[in-house]
Amino acid sequence: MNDDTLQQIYDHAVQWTREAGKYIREKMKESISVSTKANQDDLVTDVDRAVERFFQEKIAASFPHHRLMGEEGSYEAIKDLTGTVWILDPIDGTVNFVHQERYFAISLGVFTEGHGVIGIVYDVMNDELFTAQEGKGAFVNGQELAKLSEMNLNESILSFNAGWILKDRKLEMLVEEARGIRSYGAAALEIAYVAAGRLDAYISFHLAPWDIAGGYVILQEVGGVATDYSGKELTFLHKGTFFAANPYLHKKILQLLRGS
Ligand code: 2AM
Ligand code: CA
Ligand code: CA
Ligand code: CA
Repeated sequence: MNDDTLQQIYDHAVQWTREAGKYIREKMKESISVSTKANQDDLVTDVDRAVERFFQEKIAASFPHHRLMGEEGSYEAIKDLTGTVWILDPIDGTVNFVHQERYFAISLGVFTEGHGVIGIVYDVMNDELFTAQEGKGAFVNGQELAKLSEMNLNESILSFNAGWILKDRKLEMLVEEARGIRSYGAAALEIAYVAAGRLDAYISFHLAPWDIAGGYVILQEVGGVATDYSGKELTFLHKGTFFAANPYLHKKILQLLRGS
């Protein structure tokens, strides 16, 4: 794909993300219908679905050959990443959206032939937009993010939720070693925060491609590393574990967790 087309996709993606954000803020003034999916903590609202439909219509009208893999249904048609695929989480952090009315994001990654080329994470209530195009750096509200630099675990702020410590007690070592642990409950934001150096690592045991695709491209642009929990490459086709970090910490933490 040539640069012009990529720029065109990027410009549309940013514009649609901002429009969708405005729509969500407006909708929040009305009553929102909430239902559960796989379990009683797995929430979806009419707003999640409407935002996914909005992108579906916009993409079909402007880029009819592109495909959409979105959390609220459109993922079902996607079995591979050939061509151009928009990987969308219409609202990442739906529990926060419903309970806290903040700390949620629109997450979008555009992949061509399985390769991430555009990443967008939009913190809707903070109006904070993280963006990246492959090879062109990462930005927050237009200001370029610095490349991640060397640091020590004892000066780091890490992010994972309390439930994961129960799944792998080795994480207690990280709790002891790190300067602090935070948990925001919105994977896309947490990955963007690792890219911005606000967090130094983020771990989850259960994420889908739409949780991570946008943040992944942003993180790549500042030299961050994202793999699964065992250090293997991500596929962006299946749900699984996830581990994003400052490049220096990624290696150190994997060694620590493996006990070497
Ligand atoms: P979601 O809000 O889009 O569902 C919560 O810790 C983070 O994990 C959120 O980013 C949430 O995304 C994500 N997540 C992924 N799979 C989940 C699941 N089955 N249940 C709850 N949160 C999930
Ligand atoms: Ca969900
Ligand atoms: Ca999500
Ligand atoms: Ca979601």
